[in-house]
Amino acid sequence: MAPVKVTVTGAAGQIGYALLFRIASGQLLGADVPVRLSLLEIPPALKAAEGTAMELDDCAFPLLKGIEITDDAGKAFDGANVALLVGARPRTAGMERGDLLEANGGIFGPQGAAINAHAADDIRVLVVGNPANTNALIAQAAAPDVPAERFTAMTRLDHNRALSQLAAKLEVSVTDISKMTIWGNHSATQYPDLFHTEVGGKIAAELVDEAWLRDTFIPTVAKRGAAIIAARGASSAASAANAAIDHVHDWVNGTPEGDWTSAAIPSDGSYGVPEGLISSFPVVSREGRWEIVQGLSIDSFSRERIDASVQELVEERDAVRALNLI
Ligand code: NAX
Repeated sequence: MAPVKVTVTGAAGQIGYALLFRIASGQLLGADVPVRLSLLEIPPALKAAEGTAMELDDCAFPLLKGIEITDDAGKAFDGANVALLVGARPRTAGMERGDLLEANGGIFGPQGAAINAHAADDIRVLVVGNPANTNALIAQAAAPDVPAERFTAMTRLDHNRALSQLAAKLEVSVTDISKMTIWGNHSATQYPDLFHTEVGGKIAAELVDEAWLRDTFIPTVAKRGAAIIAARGASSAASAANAAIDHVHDWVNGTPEGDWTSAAIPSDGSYGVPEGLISSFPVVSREGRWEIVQGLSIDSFSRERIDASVQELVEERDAVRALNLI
């Protein structure tokens, strides 16, 4: 089997460090799928990326068929089958939202163009770098020849956080829970929905009181990133890498029958989310494609929260449009 080329941007960062070894060990695509890694970094971080590559060598992973390190996006995405866009411009003190979007436009626009020009026909893109949904939109807009559905953003970490919080509350295992959903933006407005989530055949929202759902569960999941920073002194890295692995693994290999997961994918207008926005939905993966789970009833509690998060995505989209980034 020809190795699958996986390109990781921001490879020398903390998520990159937690991610690369798991890709090389076969956890991204499968224990029988050989991989080639391409590490894209900015010049000041190339040396650190080389150090990580040395450690990858030292693992002697049977599935790892090669590593390249470059600061040239054209090279990094040449023939790429999977692209994990992790490197992004963080918000620094005094930075306005427009500045943040513009700085990221300068990263994700050129990377999208390089994917358009050089990636393999089956390229799948997962954007992890924040603001992830809108960065994915920018990359997608720069890649008109790539099917729009191949650009996705990560809400799987939020999904996994929601599973873990609910499991702890109900004193069950995460494997007892199915049909969790994160809606909207990967931001504090995201909406983790328990009204379709099942625990031992019962609906999760009926197993917890509304005050806990509203005042504890939703904000704890939505603000977990900040809580990790407060505790660890650094943002989520291993759990973010783990979620990226889960997202791509399920995209390529499918989601289990009778369950679904969450991913930010281009909206087809389902559930009133404007077409084209990259928003998180309940999704299944079949034959290598994400499909939005259809037909869920949305009550007013959920509607209000989905709409608020989607409105934030609309505003981000309008802001990057005004900056001519899409
Ligand atoms: P780090 O600052 O540790 O690493 C980022 C790396 O990206 C650096 O090595 C930097 O040199 C590199 N980089 C910057 N510009 C680049 C470019 N143009 N091309 C290639 N590489 C470039 O950040 P880390 O903790 O790894 O986080 C990476 C991103 O993930 C951040 O934007 C962060 O906000 C985001 N996150 C997203 C999450 C999600 O659930 N979607 C959760 C975790 C994380 O907060």
